[in-house]
This record gives sequence, C-alpha cells and structure tokens, in this order.
Amino acid sequence: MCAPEPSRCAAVCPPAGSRGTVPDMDRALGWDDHLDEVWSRLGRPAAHGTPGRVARIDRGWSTIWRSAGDDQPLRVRNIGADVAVGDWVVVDADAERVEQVLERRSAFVRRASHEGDRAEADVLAANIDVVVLVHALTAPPNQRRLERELVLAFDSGATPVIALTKIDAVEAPEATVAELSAVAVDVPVLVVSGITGEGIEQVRGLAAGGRTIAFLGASGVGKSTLINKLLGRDAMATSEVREGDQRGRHTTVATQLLALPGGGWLIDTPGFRAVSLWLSGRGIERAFVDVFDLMDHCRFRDCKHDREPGCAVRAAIDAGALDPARFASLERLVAEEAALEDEQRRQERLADRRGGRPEPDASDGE
Ligand SMILES: Nc1nc2c(ncn2[C@@H]2O[C@H](COP(=O)(O)OP(=O)(O)OP(=O)(O)O)[C@@H](O)[C@H]2O)c(=O)[nH]1
Ligand SMILES: [Mg+2]
Ligand SMILES: [Zn+2]
Repeated sequence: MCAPEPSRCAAVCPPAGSRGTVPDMDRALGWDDHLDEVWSRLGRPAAHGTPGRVARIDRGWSTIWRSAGDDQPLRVRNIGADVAVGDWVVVDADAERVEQVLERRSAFVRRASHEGDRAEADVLAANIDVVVLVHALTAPPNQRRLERELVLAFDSGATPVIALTKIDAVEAPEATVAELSAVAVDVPVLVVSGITGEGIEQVRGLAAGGRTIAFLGASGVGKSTLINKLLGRDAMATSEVREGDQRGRHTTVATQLLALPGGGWLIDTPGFRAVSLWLSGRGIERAFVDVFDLMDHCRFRDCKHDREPGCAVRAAIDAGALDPARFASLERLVAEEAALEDEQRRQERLADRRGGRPEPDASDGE
C-alpha cells in the first residue's frame, strides 16, 4: 500500500485489503467507516503511526491524539495544512508536521472576517455530528444572528440544536424563548443552565454513541460553563460578562476537543462575532424552510414577493404570520450568497490563469 516504501509498509500498515483493522481505541476517538474508506482511498498513509485527531490548535501548532485518552499527544506544525480541531490527520515520519488532512465528513465553516482581504474560509470545527448553537437568555434575543448560525449549521453537514443558557438567571424567559424558537424551524431548542445543571442531561444525550458535539456562539453566552458542567470539572476557563451589555470577554482563545465521561466528544470554541456565509449548500433553504414553503404557493413562479398579485409571502406578512424582518433577513442572505459565489468563481478563474497558484486579486479594489 505504501508504494514508495514497501518495507516500511509491512511494519506500519495493516495487510492490503483488510478492513476494520484500525484499533478499537481509534473508533472511540471518532474514527468510523467513512474515515476508514477515505484513508484506504489514499493508500492508508501512516508515516508516523496511524492517523490521529486534532484536539487543539494554537497559532500554527496542532495537538494530536492517536487514541482516546492519549496521554502523550503529539505537537506538530500545521505548515501549509488547512487543519481544524476534530480533523483526522496523518503526521509526517519525523512527527514534525501535519502531512495530510483526511477528507471531512462535516465542518462548521464561516467566512473569515479579514476586512479588505480576499475571501477565506474559517473552519471552526471538523468531523462533528451535532452543532449546538448557544444563546444566553439574559441578553435580548438576537433572531438575525441565530438565523445566520442556523444556515451555517445546516451547511456544515451536522445536525443543529439550539441551547438557551442561563435559565437560572432570568425570571420570565418565556418571551425570549418564544422569539428565538420562532426562527428555529424544525430545530430542537433546549433550555439549560451551566450553573445549576438544568437541562444538561438532554445536552449530554446528544453525544450518545460516541458522537462529537461542537458548541458555537458569541462570547460570554456560556459555552465553556456548559462544557465544564457536562465534564464535572473546570476544564475550561470562564469569565464574567460585561455588566452593561452582557458581552463576553473572549475568554476561550483556542478551540479544544474534550472527552465526555461516559462517551462522546465536546468541542469548545472561542466566541465569534461575525456570522458570514462561506459555503453555498442548502443551508438557507433549510433554515428558512417556512418561507420557502410559502414561496411555493405564490401565483407566479417568478414572483419577486414584492407587490405581485397572489403572492403568498406578502399575504403571510400582511396577515401577521411572517415577520417582515425575517423575510428581509432571508433576502440579505440570498444576496450575500450570490456575491460570495461570484467572488469564489473569480478567484478560481484567477488561480487557473496563474497555474493553480492563488494570489491576491489586485484588480479587485472592492
Ligand atoms: N447564571 C448563569 N451564569 C452563567 C451560565 N452560563 C455561563 N454563565 C456565566 O457567564 C459568563 C460567561 O461564561 P463562559 O462560559 O465563559 O462563556 P463562553 O461562551 O465560553 O465565552 P467565550 O469563551 O468568551 O466565548 C461566566 O461568568 C459564567 O459564569 C448559566 O447557565 N447561568
Ligand atoms: Mg469559553
Ligand atoms: Zn411571492
């Protein structure tokens, strides 16, 4: 299988054609049949042992576990490799750098917020089964943000769930829960407390069967507090939000994979501000399925939902069944996605012209 090094292959690779020969411990770490197939397609490369999982990333360095409970993790450079926490990677023979990143089965990706730069992806977590979008009940409900997060979550390939935290700190949460639930069409909403543990068992249940859950949301919403409660120890640092506006202090600075006692994996992530689209899959259609259903009932197939007769969207807005702000939000997202696709196509053309070497688009000027 290791064509250039058949002698070494005998030592490190399982017999050709064998399946399920990866040690059980790797399955406990999230290795599955899909990854096994991806790895086999590549010829089962294993320069420095079998593939490992990225447990943490610090500015160009990856911490890699080869087994669940690995107490001697590797620390290697990421030079040239686009890695994210949760990725499965092959490390070079000298155990110095990530040599290959195995194709992801899912990833939560947003557009990196580097103003003026060309569009780049920011992968917040990879190979995840569930994305928990965390919002705090102590702050005014931010429906527009949640809508965008849901689009990214659906596009990630993982299952979205919403966790509304700090239930212990609010007296009448009903209105906030209702407002956020209104934009969470067909997505479960859990109401929890990272302090008292209320609702925590439902969150734990999401990890059953060794699944990987990523916690995502703005700074200060209580991601790390929730994770500490699930783990039963203070694994992650937390700090108080600002008095006035409830904003967090960006306490978590590195994304981290953590083992949940009893099975499953948690990924804590640093709070992020901008929720900008990156992928264009079916995320928008799934997050706005209620509005797309309405559109199917407009009289004209090319209805612009403006003032056309027989427009089901306008009728729903007039009847108070659809919030005009939600429809405006959808229109903005559709426009953002179209602009992003244009930009990505232009970059691909540029890269093609330059022989596959992407360079900054000097003619851009936008
Ligand atoms: N009362 C109450 N306070 C909470 C709860 N969850 C978090 N907090 C508090 O909110 C503050 C922020 O919590 P963190 O867990 O640090 O928030 P985070 O989402 O991890 O923030 P970043 O790491 O900055 O992204 C801390 O003071 C927590 O004690 C909760 O369920 N109830
Ligand atoms: Mg945190
Ligand atoms: Zn219409």
